[in-house]
Amino acid sequence: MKLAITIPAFNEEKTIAKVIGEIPRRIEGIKEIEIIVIDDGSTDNTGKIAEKCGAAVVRHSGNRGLAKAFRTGLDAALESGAGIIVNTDADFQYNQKQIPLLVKPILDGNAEIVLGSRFKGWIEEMPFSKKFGNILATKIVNFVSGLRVSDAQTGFRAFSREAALRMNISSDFTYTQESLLIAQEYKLKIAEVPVDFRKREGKSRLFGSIWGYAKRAGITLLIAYLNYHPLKFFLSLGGLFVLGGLAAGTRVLLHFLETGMVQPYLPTALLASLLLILGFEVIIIGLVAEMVKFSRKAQDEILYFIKK
Ligand SMILES: Nc1nc2c(ncn2[C@@H]2O[C@H](COP(=O)(O)OP(=O)(O)O)[C@@H](O)[C@H]2O)c(=O)[nH]1
Ligand SMILES: [Mg+2]
Repeated sequence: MKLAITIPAFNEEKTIAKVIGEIPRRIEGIKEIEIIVIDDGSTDNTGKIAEKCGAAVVRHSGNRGLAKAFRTGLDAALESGAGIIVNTDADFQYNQKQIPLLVKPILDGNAEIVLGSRFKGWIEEMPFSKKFGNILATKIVNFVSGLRVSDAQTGFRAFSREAALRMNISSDFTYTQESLLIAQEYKLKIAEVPVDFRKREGKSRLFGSIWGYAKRAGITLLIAYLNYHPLKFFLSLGGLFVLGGLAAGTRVLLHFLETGMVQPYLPTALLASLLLILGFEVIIIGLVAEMVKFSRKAQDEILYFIKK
């Protein structure tokens, strides 16, 4: 079995060599290990240093974002014939000596995706705003997906080849949450192992401010959710409008049956009609979106077979 380790990197010249140096060269059950660094348009020496350290380097001509770099990494790993793919960060926050822990559940056939959970493991330092954001985002992911993970944002993960073939990530900001929605969609079994998380040396490349991150991650997650569960979303939203319309309309109707008049409930009658029309429209949008989802799934299936 071949293991590919993908490392998306954007201006990480200070840490990339340490990360590559820490990766174990022998792992039980693994015949060959290949390290693939995705240099996402770095303006420093990240790519050169990675090459010197023996990694294969795939370059983006400009900064296309972490999610795109993650995809490029998975594609390169699949193409190289990897049976298992581990993704790790280039900033030396994860402990690469723990890679065997991530690989094991897949080797044993107990999981298709293994998440290195920082919250079940050891965290040297995580600023409060980040911790709060991570916990909240994990709760939201669990809520919308029905999964029960403890760290939905971890960048330290292992994928079986089968799972990697399914990771058709469409976002360009972050792959972490969308990949879990895909896992849930295709019933890919997820396992978690506790991992260490060191203090960040230098500034986060993703996390400018809590609000900036929350906004981008929130939109990314919402779009991903709409992609996978459009009917649920629009049915709930439209349903609320319809319920409001019915509540307002019932009052008018009762009055009309009693007196044969709409007055003095004309404004309520207008509101009820508006809510009902709006509600049914939103529901119809949901039905159309569900049909679009079916065609997207067909395209996903084609992509899966082409890659395979
Ligand atoms: N390819 C690529 N990688 C990125 C980009 N932004 C961040 N990264 C990498 O993604 C990983 C996680 O980023 P980091 O800044 O540590 O985020 P944080 O740990 O959430 O604060 C690191 O390996 C970064 O080099 C980007 O725009 N492109
Ligand atoms: Mg980091």
